[in-house]
Amino acid sequence: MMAEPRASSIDGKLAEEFAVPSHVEEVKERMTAFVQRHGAAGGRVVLITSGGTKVPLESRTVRFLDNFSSGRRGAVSAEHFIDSGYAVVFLHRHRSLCPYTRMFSTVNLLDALQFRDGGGGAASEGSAAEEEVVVVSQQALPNVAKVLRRYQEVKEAGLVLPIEFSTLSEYLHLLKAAAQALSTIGSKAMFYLAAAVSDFYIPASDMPEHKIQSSNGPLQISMKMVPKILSPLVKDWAPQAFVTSFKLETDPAILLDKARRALDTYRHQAVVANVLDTRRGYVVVVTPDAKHELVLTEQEVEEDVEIEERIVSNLTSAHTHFISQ
Ligand code: PAZ
Repeated sequence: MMAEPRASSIDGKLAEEFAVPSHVEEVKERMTAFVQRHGAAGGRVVLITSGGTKVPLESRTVRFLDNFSSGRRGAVSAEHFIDSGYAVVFLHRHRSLCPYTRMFSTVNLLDALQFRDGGGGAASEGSAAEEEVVVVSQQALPNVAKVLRRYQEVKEAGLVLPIEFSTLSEYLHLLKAAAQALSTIGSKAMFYLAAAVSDFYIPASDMPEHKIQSSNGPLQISMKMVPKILSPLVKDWAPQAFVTSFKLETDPAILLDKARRALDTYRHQAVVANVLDTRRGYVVVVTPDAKHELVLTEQEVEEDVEIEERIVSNLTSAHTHFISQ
């Protein structure tokens, strides 16, 4: 078993080595108000983290290390949590996919819009701008009316609080603030930590201020380990919440062992284990006493069934059981 990291020392490291974003207190207040509003109405709240993190190589950053995550897992899951009655704090990487809008993320907006008369020149010189009517091509944006209707209902009911991060420091501090906000509703809070967070970083004190010069020859960088934030989250920040972490590997042979080790180390409720190449059609939900394999058949993939629906259904049932205990 891995030695368990000390939660309090990790918390200290976070304060010392990762720049605190200037807006963290303001965001924390918004998250607390959101959680308390839904908590007072008896609802559950899930914090979803989504997308990758950026690790700067220079303080006046020109270059950074990034990763593959598109944020699709988090965005699709948010929609299914909402359909299951949850309110969602959506802590996502700037420009990664978002619930509902993700369905049109690859569409060129200007190809999907047309002037109503089809002429493109409806507003003759001097005519009032209000007379120009732009309509959406349903062919270019399939299901747009249905998605728009749902998006507006969700927005009007205030069921999603989107919060953005870019860098690793922002992610870590905002996650801590979110955890403290969600802790106010005890076991009705769920964490769904789907973001692909860097394991390595360069401390501010070791970072060059200016752009690294290629004239100095090949670059060698030394990076430190990012503190294992799951430890203080589970122990100190939100000890009553239902916590799900994610584990991604490229080698399927080590995946389940790593997922089990994470559960043993951090003592949280579930790990969703997935392999990079097959992550859209196969995951394993590992809990302390069970292992559920979730698989999409070829036909389901063709019919655009999304595996997140199954992951969310599995975890919301486990959460119900957890609350009742
Ligand atoms: O964001 P995405 O849909 O492209 O990918 C999802 C994922 C693979 C980042 C997620 O399922 C996951 O495993 N996140 C944790 C990654 C990790 O082990 O740090």
